[in-house]
Amino acid sequence: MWDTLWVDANLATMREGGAPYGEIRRGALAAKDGRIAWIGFAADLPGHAVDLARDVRRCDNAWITPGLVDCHTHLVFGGDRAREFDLRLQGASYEDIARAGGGIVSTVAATCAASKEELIESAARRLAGLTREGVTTVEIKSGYGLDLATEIKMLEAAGELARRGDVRVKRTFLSLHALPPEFKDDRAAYVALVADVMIPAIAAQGLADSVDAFCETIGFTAEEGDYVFSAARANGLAVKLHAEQLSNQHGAALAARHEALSADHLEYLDEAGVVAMAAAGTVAVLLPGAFYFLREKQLPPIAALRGAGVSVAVATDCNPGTSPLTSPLLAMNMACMHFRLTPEEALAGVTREGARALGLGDEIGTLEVGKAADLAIWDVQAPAELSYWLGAPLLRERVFGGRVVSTFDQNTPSSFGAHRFTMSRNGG
Ligand code: DI6
Ligand code: FE
Repeated sequence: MWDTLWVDANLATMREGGAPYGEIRRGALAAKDGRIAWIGFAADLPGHAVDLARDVRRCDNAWITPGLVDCHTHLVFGGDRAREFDLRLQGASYEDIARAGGGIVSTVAATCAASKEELIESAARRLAGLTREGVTTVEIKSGYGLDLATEIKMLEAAGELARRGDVRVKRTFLSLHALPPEFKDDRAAYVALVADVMIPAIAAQGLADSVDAFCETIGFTAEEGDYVFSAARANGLAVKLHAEQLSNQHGAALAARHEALSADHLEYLDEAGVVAMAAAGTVAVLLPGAFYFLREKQLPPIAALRGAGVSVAVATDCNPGTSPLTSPLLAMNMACMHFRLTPEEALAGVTREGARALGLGDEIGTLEVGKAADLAIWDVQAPAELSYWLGAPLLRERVFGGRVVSTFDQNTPSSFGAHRFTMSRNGG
């Protein structure tokens, strides 16, 4: 007997190699003990639905996708940067603001000043933005502390969000994000502190799964990144990198040399970087929210990434400076509109490929027997609509580990999502 069986559903399994979206129309999916126990055509179910599961849920032809994976966020931080937004609209560049002591360093001050509880509360609101669009796994980076105590406070806040939020959280120690002002005359001392003290401490306490760095002219050099990545790997942590966002620092190739799970941003990635990523199996994480918010013009080399067979993920990069975005669906739309991803690539980017970018490809990201029963159930007629609507309430149900954790009532006429989209699905 299964715990839960969803019927009258269309499934976008996102498995590779078959139909677009790995689709199964008129499908059914069963969960038991938190895992997907059966998936296929409803006609092939081994009996009557009511005899097969304790809870049988009818989906009215809604689409079931894997729960979304937001594989790159900075969800935990103090304050905001709306003032800086104003300055940028008046013509100041992101780099100008950073060099003048604003930017990341101003969020560092606000994050140091905030209590852990305050960080949890403000991040929980942003997390709610993600989960109401079907996110069941989110990566959260530290990096606004720059001292060990504050970095630990951020990582603990991120862990607490997992306990409270019906969501899986992967934590990343964003070690080299900005140079603390007190180290401005001794960069090497800060890099050594990160590599020799902070990384071992964070690894020993099990506070992070991976280590990230910001490899950029206003951040850190590839050599500095190399040093902390060696420390990360020696301490059993995976690595990821903010690479080639504002200029080509050859960070992606560095990341690939350390068998990085992902290199992220990549607007200025060159052919050698693409080749290195392909050889290492490093996922390219595209962050169209930051591209949009910075009014960037340089496009990541999508055709080259496709041509080389590099996995491409899409994420919100939710952060106060360059991507105050809490909508994975809008990130998908932007990936299509700005980067010319197909809607199928965009959905793969926030499911299968997002899972790969977190080293969770065997656990989540596609609908397959044995994987975690993390699902998003959508009131759409076709999965391409997930990249198409802007701001529409499409989610009908969110399922985490086999449990229905959010439902959006389909029978409330006043609910835009329920009424409008159910009507349109029935052709009215
Ligand atoms: N790249 C980004 O886009 C964010 N961090 C990074 O390394 C921006 C962080 C911020 O401006 O607060
Ligand atoms: Fe980022």
